Order: sequence, then structure tokens, then C-alpha cells
Amino acid sequence: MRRRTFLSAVSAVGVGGLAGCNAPTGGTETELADGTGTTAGGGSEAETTAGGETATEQETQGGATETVQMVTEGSEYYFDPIGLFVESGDTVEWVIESGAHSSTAYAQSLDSADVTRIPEQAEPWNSGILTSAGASFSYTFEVTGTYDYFCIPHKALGMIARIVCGEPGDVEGDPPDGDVPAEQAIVEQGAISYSEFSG
Ligand SMILES: [Cu+2]
Repeated sequence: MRRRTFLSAVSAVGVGGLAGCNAPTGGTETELADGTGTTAGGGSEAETTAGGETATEQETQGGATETVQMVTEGSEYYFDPIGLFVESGDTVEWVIESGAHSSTAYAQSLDSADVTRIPEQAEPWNSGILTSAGASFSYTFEVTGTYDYFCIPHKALGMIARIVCGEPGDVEGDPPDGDVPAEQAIVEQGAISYSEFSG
């Protein structure tokens, strides 16, 4: 039930904000209707969840794909939406809308990050710098928690964003390179557009 609400919100943002560039979530809602418990990942996912919530997790696991645009607009460089909620098992696809960007997790195991701001058990990701419009990179979120990430060439200019998978994690404050939406706001709204956040 909550999941459907979130997806509806994401769809609305996508259609309104992207002027029909694509339809990121259009095809995935139908998968949700019958996509329960058939994937190989289902078992391990439940194991990583705190005991009391297992039933809920099984009910809501999906495999939906959400899209985040990477944008250069004048002197602004940003991810859109800048805040996004996903369920464990969902995939996020980052797509170059304009400019050249990367999607890189705040994980000290990666050369370009000075701090770690993803869950301890999570696999860090780094798309490398993508340079052509339409180029994309995907990552499937398995571990519950909060993930902050950035664009390598534009980190110093504040091109950072946040994804909450399942429920907020234990990150504190904002990343060192700028502000991102609060975890609870992401959970409540499902997706927070850059224009909404930057005011
Ligand atoms: Cu960038």
C-alpha cells in the first residue's frame, strides 16, 4: 500500500518534470502487481532484515526501476530527483540528460570519496564519467539504509544526492560537499525533485 503511493508520486514527478523525455516508471508498476516472491534475491533480502519486519519486506519486494537524470543547465549541475525512495530489490538507472557526469557512492573504498555515507554492508558503486546524452548506469539496491552519492567532476560544485532504501539508515547530517533532502522527507514524499529542493 505505501509502496504504491510512493510510485505514484515518482511517476507524477517524472511526467511533469521531464517533459516526456522518457517514462521511467511506466512499465514497472504492472510488475509489482504480481511480482511477489519469485526472485532469487528474495531469501537473502529477508535475512538481512530485522526479524519483526520480514513479513512486510516480503510483501513489498519488487524489482522496479527508477530513473535519475544527470543534468547540466547553465552553471548548475544536478541529479534529478535529488532525493529518491526505493525498496530493497529496486534498481536505479542514472541517465545523462545533459553534460558529463558520474554517479559515485560516498564510500572511502573508492578513490574519489573522502567519507563513507552508505550502509556498511552495501556494495559501493561508481559509474565513471559518462559523456554522451542518454548514456546510463544502473545499480540495484539490496541493503536497507541511506545512500549519499555524488558526481566526480561536479562534487565540489555540490552535485550530490541521496537515496533511501526501505528505511532511513544511520548517516548523520549532510555530506561534506553540500545539502541533500532529509531522510524522513524522502520516505514521506517518495521523490524530491531538484527544483523543489533548491527552491
Ligand atoms: Cu556532474
